[in-house]
Amino acid sequence: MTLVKHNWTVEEIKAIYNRPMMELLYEAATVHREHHEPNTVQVSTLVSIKTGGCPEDCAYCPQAARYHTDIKGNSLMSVDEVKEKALQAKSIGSSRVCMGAAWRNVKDGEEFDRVIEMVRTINKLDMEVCCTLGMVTENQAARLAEAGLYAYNHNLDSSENHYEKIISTRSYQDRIDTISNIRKTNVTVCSGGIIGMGESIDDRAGMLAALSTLNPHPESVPINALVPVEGTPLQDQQTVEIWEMVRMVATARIVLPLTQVRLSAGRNSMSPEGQALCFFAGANSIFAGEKLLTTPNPDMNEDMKMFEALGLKMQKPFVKKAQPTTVEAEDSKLKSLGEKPRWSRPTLQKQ
Ligand code: SAM
Ligand code: DTB
Ligand code: SF4
Repeated sequence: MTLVKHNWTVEEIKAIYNRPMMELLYEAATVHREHHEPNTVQVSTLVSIKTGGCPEDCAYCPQAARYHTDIKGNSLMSVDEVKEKALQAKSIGSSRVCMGAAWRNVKDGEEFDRVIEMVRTINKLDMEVCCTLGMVTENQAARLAEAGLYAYNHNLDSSENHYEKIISTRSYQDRIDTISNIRKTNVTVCSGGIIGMGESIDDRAGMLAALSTLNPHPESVPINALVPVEGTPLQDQQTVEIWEMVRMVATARIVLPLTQVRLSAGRNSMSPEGQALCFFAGANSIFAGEKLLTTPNPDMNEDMKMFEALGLKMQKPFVKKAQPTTVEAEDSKLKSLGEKPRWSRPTLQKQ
């Protein structure tokens, strides 16, 4: 059996990432089948509830006010507008709506009250609700939880080392603090990052090490390929090669066995065959719908054709799956088992 390991090192993760592709795929697909139904993919739809004008300097982001990009900014949507978008998403089979706001952090007041109302409204549609609103305090996390939020997305984005070259207005620790504020509630954690921002393989492994030493692991991890947007400092980055995406997804699947791994930004530049390899390697979630937040996503009909060709089914909302477990729970499992675990685990460190 596979134990959920919380003390992965960068070296161990890098060794997995660099395995010969066929071995990596076989191992990742094996771990995937042990914990997940391999023909089911969860589908989320993004709604940009507040677009552009963000004070942060994330070098990849078309919504940062300081970069001159072509996106059209908008103030916070109304609850009715969001409800309509959620109903559209439901009609295409999405089980989750993820509302994104170009904010540095949540501020208490009328706008946050409106977001709380959006969460309640989408909940009543029997869909999972996710928000990504920037940093949140413990109190704000508790209000979101009380309104029925299912997941909160807050990405680490890269390794701590590379992060500092990409964002200067918010620290890595700030991000970890927001994740731990969410963890104090019953809202699930969605946290991942981006490849293709000029990082090394050490940095990719470093990001997965940071995510896989969280206790418990995030329930979902989005793996984004950079969408280089004109006007941002990363506009000239080369498109991520499909092999890199497959390696990143496979490695994430192995080190985060119970987590939902989401093939996120960048699908527009991937063929259906490339995406099929990602699903084989353990990706079991996507963002569907014509747009991500501000950039294009594959056409829904094309996604449906791909699902049909691959025999994939869409996951229903609120499906109870194996949930990430804690270091302490794994320890007691180990004690009660006579079996040899798949991973040889050095002394477990309390996180
Ligand atoms: N403002 C909030 C925040 O930063 O947490 C929420 C929205 S922000 C756009 C959510 C995530 O989208 C970022 O953390 C980043 O990982 C991803 N993202 C933004 N622009 C991207 C791009 N051009 N390519 C790939 N991913 C991107
Ligand atoms: C995530 O990791 N990727 C999504 C979601 N979480 C919010 C956002 C991708 C944004 C891509 C650029 C854009 O469309 O603006
Ligand atoms: Fe703002 Fe989020 Fe974009 Fe950073 S990623 S500039 S915080 S919207």
